[in-house]
Amino acid sequence: MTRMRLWGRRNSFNVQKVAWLLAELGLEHEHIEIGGSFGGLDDPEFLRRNPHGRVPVLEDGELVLWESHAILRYLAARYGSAALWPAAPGPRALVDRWLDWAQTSLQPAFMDLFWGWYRTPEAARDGARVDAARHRCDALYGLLDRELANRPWLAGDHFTLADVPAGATLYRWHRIDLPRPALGNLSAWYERLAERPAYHAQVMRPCPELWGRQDY
Ligand SMILES: N[C@@H](CCC(=O)N[C@@H](CS)C(=O)NCC(=O)O)C(=O)O
Repeated sequence: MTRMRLWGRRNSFNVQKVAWLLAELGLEHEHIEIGGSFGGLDDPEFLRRNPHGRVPVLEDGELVLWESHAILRYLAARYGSAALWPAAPGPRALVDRWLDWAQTSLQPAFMDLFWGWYRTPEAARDGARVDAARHRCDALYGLLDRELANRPWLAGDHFTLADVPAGATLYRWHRIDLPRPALGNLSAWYERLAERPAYHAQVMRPCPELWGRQDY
């Protein structure tokens, strides 16, 4: 029997972060497509696992976890090495800040752009809102570009958990057919990510089924 299960549709950005890390760690698991056009998030069986009715949910034996970043930290602590998520409090906090920054600053701007442009039918788009989200994204990716000027990965000289949440936005950001600033360091980081088989398989997934789809 499979010990580990990931619940969540593969075209969900928050699910992709977890699927990517599971693949990086080579962890076998059962993947259950649920949410979005698959439905099922209101089922009592699912709500027992996550009362918020959202994906991803990870089950590892008796442990049931929701919130993508809590899941990432759990997987790194339980199955990853100190290279992925340092054990010492200082170096660990230097990685953690990128997870928190991605969730509170980058993701809201990126989600506004992705929903406002990609997931809204053209006739219903609010141009001013899309422009505002685009400018916020440009500024935040510009910040990442400056941070990456002197190091290949967000937290230093090798891939860590810090790269996962922000890095997971890059594929969709590059697929949005709007002007983007030229950011050489960011592009080089994206190329490094794209060379990782786990990123390629779990994050670089076209999602035409979400185009103009405002329902989850
Ligand atoms: N903060 C949560 C957000 C979870 C969330 O909003 N997930 C979305 C998918 S990205 C969801 O479940 N939407 C309903 C659906 O897919 O039907 C996390 O990081 O896990």
